[in-house]
Amino acid sequence: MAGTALTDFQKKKILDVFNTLYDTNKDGVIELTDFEEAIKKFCSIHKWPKDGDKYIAAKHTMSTIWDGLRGFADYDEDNKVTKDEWLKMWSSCVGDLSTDGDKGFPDWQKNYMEFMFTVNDTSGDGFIDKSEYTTLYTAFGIDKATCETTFDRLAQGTNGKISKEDFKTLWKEYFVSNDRNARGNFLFGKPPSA
Ligand SMILES: [Ca+2]
Ligand SMILES: [Ca+2]
Repeated sequence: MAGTALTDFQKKKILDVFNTLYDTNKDGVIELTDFEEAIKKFCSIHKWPKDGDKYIAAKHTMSTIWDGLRGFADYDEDNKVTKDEWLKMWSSCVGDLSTDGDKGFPDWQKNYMEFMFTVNDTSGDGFIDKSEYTTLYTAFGIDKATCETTFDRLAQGTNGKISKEDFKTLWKEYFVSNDRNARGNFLFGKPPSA
């Protein structure tokens, strides 16, 4: 677990996604309950009935993701991932990603990326469009206008739709890139903190 020094820009982005997406109840730590809150949001967006098949599958996926995250990042094993633990895990992960392109993300992160694409593509046509993106990130507390301008940056140079292949590339770019103009910086609902 040799860490790589993250740049200030990478740190900001990594903490932004902690605050926006993972710490769903915004109490400063990631716990199982944050994933449960996230499932409620996904179910409400997709109109999945509580305790229906989709709900149960999502719950299973999220609990696997939480176990994976905890295994990598909960260094003191108190069932909470703090911001310090989160940054420590990412410094190790970003080091692996930039030096060994084949190694890629740990499995829990790949599962989360797959799952996020699925929940973001509400219509299920294999692409994320502006309205789907806006629906998801307003549910996570970002205002609509910000979501819309952020999506325009994310989708720059495309026909306004993000494919799964594109999404995977952008996901990696979000965590690794130091280029302030990289499209991937705009993957999670709002531009990176200044
Ligand atoms: Ca939390
Ligand atoms: Ca911990």
